[in-house]
Amino acid sequence: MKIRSFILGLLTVLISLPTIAQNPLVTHMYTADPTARVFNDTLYVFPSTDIVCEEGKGENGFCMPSYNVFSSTDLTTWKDHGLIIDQTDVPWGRKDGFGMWAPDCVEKDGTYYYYYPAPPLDKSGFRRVGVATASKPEGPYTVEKDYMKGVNGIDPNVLIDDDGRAYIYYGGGKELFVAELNDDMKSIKGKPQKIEKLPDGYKEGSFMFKKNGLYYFTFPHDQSGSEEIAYATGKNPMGPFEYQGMIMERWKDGIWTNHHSILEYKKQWYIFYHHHDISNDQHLRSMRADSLFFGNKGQILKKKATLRGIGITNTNKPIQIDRFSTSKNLKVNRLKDKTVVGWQLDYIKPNAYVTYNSVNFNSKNYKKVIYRVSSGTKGGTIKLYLDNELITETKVANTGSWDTWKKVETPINKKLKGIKNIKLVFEGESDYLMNIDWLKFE
Ligand code: FUB
Repeated sequence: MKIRSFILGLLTVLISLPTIAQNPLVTHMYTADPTARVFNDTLYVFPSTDIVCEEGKGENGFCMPSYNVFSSTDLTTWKDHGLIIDQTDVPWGRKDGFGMWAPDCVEKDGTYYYYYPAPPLDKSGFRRVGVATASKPEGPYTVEKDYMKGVNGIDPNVLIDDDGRAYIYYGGGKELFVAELNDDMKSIKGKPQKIEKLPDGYKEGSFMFKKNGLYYFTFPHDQSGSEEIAYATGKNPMGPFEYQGMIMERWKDGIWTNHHSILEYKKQWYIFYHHHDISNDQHLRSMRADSLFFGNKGQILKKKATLRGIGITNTNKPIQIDRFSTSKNLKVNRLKDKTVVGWQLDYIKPNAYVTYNSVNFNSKNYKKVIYRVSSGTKGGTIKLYLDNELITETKVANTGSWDTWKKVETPINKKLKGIKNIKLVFEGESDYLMNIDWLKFE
């Protein structure tokens, strides 16, 4: 591994304290194209990495030099295991290609097979697909000396079927392809087949999963200006598939891509995907996750992306209420006054509300609730409800300006216990009442 990858790896380890997840899942680096997998009862996420492009580097505005891997068992704290493959580690890849796009990882007979696209040195395609193997999901990975013959494209995804046969799906030139893998998991049988009967429009990033004997072939699809997540189903891993429609709406706020994976963990289905939360730049993306549900005919129910994300939030840290489950009459914007990534609730009008689901009140004694607030008007009142029961009312006065933050607190006189949904309701007379950064129970 070259010095750059070593330093990157070291930096990642140094900053890899577990992060608290709402959406986006991590904020210490840019992560895109998340493929989530369950190995040994732990949920691993294998995303790609976006970095700021230097002049003349990368392609299509993306600079993607390497891969990290993340894991969680509570879907709330995410451990960054650090760098697993850098472009300089790939013998057949361009060392300055910055084109390490969407990867995947599967396990077979105790070996973890990591599939990744990279721009080849021999210029035999836009991307070729490499394989790396490890005995643990977090590596260390050994990269194969050459790319997979016959696979010419991006976004590899692998399904191992119940009968042990494995299939690789990938994109190339707007179309999607499938090929069966040989037992070595590193080469394909015969020629890849184009997936037929999908609707027109650019398609990439396919992700196949199987549920109750049905094959769900899911893919980002640009029909009208940016990518929605869509799906088709079939009875055979190589098709034919019948188009079923959209899972997640396209972004309409300046990001063209979305890229997802779908899996079940501890009896709940999830969709992992990306957005440009931290950067507001479509080439610097952040991975997210939300719960996913199926209808009684096996159809995937449409998913609205949330800021709340997944997992149960504990009360030992401030609760980022700006990552809400639902809201009315307020906005969310980047915080202006801080050194770490964060957001605030602002433009809060009278009778606005915000809900934040699944908070675990697991301490013995809660004495107060604290809010970090600012207000440039007369302020207002925050009514705190837990599962619809009114717990406290907190008066917020003018703090000096919208950018002057103060902590206000109110005693709690009730016993709080168990997992509850928070609702804050805002009352007052001004057009805009206050901004809130976070709240905390102590
Ligand atoms: O991340 C680079 C490319 O953008 C991926 O390979 C596509 O799926 C899209 O997310």
